[in-house]
Amino acid sequence: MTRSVRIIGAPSDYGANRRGVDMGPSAIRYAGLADQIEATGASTTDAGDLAVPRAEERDPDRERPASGRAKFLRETREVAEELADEVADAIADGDLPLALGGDHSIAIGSLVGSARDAEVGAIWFDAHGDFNTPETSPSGNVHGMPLAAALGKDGFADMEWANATGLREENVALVGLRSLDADERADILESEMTAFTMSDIDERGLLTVVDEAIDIASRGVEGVHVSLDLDWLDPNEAPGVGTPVRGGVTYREAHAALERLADRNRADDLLRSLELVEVNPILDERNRTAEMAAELAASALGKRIL
Ligand code: 4U7
Ligand code: MN
Ligand code: MN
Ligand code: MN
Repeated sequence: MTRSVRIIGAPSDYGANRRGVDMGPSAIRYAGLADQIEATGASTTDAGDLAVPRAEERDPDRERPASGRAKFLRETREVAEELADEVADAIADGDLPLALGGDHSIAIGSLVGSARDAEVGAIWFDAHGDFNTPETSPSGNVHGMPLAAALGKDGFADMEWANATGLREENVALVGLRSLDADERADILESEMTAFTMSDIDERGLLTVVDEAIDIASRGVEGVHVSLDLDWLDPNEAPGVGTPVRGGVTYREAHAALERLADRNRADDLLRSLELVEVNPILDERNRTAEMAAELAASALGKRIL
């Protein structure tokens, strides 16, 4: 079980079109994150926020590589390298790193740090596949690319800073998909990753799918990185996200999934790192998406009623 959680803020919005997601770490802390985690019996420390350059001072077009579209790659790299070190340090000290985004491009850093000295798996709770490359991306936004980056796909193969060395496709499970781009969809089908759509959840039930995702991510590895994009939830439950998609999981389903993860973690000690991303306070209603994020973290870390 998790004894000690290290909160690391990564207030970056370089990977997304909608500004404001850089305020996510403050909003999630303000929602009572540390208290809720401590109520599970774990202790917390807060490493503060990474220093992230201000977006207003950077020019997106200047950062685009000739090969394709990936905006703010230089800034994304700065954040990823810092976060990777923080995550790896936390793990080396025996803590569970909990990264707060920021947009989902920060997952490059979490994955690289988590998989630095070990084989790891990943569970990706998201409406989206996040498997675009600079070549396939329709937007150029890196928050749609972190899995491709960490797995060293195509345009990312020669970017060592972005490749999570201990992560293999066969240990990656995506859960809750309902919006994929055409090329991204083909690439996911061709990959060794396992993708569970919302239809799979409808047909097979949420807990069956989550159990299978945990099996896939934890098979033969030292631990599992869990990445929670708040747009995994239905926008009725979590309106404060930049790329909402109807038809997501409900409040209860989301908690049930993370409670199952906590149960499996209690038995097998599989959780290695965790992240909460894409909370955008400007788009939120009275901080309820940030509150959801904090509550879900507590569920993942073993909050129990009885
Ligand atoms: B998120 C998108 F085109 N696929 O690549 C893209 F629809 O981290 C959206 O899951 C990506 O929120 C969403 O820009 C990234 C788009
Ligand atoms: Mn998403
Ligand atoms: Mn995402
Ligand atoms: Mn988004």
